[in-house]
Amino acid sequence: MSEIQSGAIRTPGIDVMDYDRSTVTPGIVHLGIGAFHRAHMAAYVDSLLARTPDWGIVGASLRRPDTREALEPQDFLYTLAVRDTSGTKPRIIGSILDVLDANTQRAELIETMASPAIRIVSLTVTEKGYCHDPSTGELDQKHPDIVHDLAHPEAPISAPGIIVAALELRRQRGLAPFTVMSCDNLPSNGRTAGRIVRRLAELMDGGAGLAGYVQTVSFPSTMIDRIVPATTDADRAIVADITGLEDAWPIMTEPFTQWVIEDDFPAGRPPFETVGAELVEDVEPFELMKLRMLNGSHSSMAYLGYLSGYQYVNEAIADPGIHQLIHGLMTEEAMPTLPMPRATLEAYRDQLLARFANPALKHRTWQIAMDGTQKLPQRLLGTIRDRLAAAQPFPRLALGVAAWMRYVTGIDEAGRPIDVKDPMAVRLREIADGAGRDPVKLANGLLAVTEVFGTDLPQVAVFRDTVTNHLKSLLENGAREAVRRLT
Ligand code: CS2
Repeated sequence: MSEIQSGAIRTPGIDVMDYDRSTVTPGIVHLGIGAFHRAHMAAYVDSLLARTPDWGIVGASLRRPDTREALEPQDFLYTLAVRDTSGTKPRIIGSILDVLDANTQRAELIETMASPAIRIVSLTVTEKGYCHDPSTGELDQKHPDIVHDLAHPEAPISAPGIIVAALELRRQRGLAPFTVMSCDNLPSNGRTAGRIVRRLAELMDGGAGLAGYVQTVSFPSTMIDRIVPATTDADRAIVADITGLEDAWPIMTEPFTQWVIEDDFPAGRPPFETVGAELVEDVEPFELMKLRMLNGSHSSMAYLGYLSGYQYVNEAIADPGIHQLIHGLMTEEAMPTLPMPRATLEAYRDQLLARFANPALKHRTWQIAMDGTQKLPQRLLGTIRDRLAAAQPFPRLALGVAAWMRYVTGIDEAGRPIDVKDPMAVRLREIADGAGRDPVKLANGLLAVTEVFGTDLPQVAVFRDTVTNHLKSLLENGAREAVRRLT
């Protein structure tokens, strides 16, 4: 990889950056430098560095050193491979200048964030990285990482803690704050990030004005969309074969990409609109559409698909029952809750169904099934609340919720263990074990998890009953049959 510098090598068929990398300087620090960022924002930034070289990215991993370890020997260059039935198109991305491992390079990370050149701190730390209560969106002050950061504000481990520490340094140095741009799949992600960071700053304020300073930070919301399966060794081999280059961590993605950004960057921003992003005043309608249609379908397919024995999303959506269910979930249940014009929503739905069917993307149902406690509220339960308020039925959404309940029992339909990944996995497992295979006990136990269901939904009889009946059907008949009966 490292032989590809500043476009010096041009290999036919490989798209290589059109700028001299030695002239690029950092303007963005990105927290959570996973596959998603590298397929999405890093690619947009890569497209504009020829014109605005002062917006390079310094990435940071908050949990594991593996991204730094993989990318450092190749100068942080990597291949982004766009795949569909027409083939695989490789592109070398050079916008990431460095990756810091927050565990071992914490001081360097915070110092970089506090440097005057950094005007944006962006995040893809996943839902759980916000250390919040998913049902209320408020900072969870009992979260172990927050407890840690409150005790050690100068050596934080959480994303909000790291942001507050860097803002405190900027305040002490008399610098203007950076803009914080959340790129995670949360409702009103900017507002949510702002609420959490401001609250933490209040709790940490020693009287010198930190909380007031953080009040002046802007937190634009964004809607980000690109499907990015986790990279496998088979993907590494495909990329090596096509490019002739050894890449320790290529990223595979789909052709589709979308980015809608609320235009609120007092410290300045790159001209994102020149490389395909949409800058708007209000992102919320776009976010809601994406969370309820794309992600709501994804999570429903993940649980039902996994239980039905489908390893990949494209296999699940090829099942006529699941296809009909997802089509109905979007058309009958999600779309009426959304403020966009009907024709826009129908076109979006049809495009989603085609994207889910992309056979070149090996997107595992298990990957999407992860962290359900953090995802269900904005993907399925918000839509259900709106359906309830309009006195409308929600049978397909409820089946998605019930499939999550069935999934977190940790045992699949053939009696094999399921590797349930969730920050609340232990608690979920205890509830499931206590309930045995009794659908009423299981549903009651899980509905009592207020971080997911809040205190309102479990009180609504029609919600409880619909979910419990589906769970009974899933336990008695299996997922394929439960889907068939509904559709
Ligand atoms: C997926 C998302 O893993 C998941 O939970 O639903 O990552 C999804 O692929 C992206 O939001 C697509 O933009």
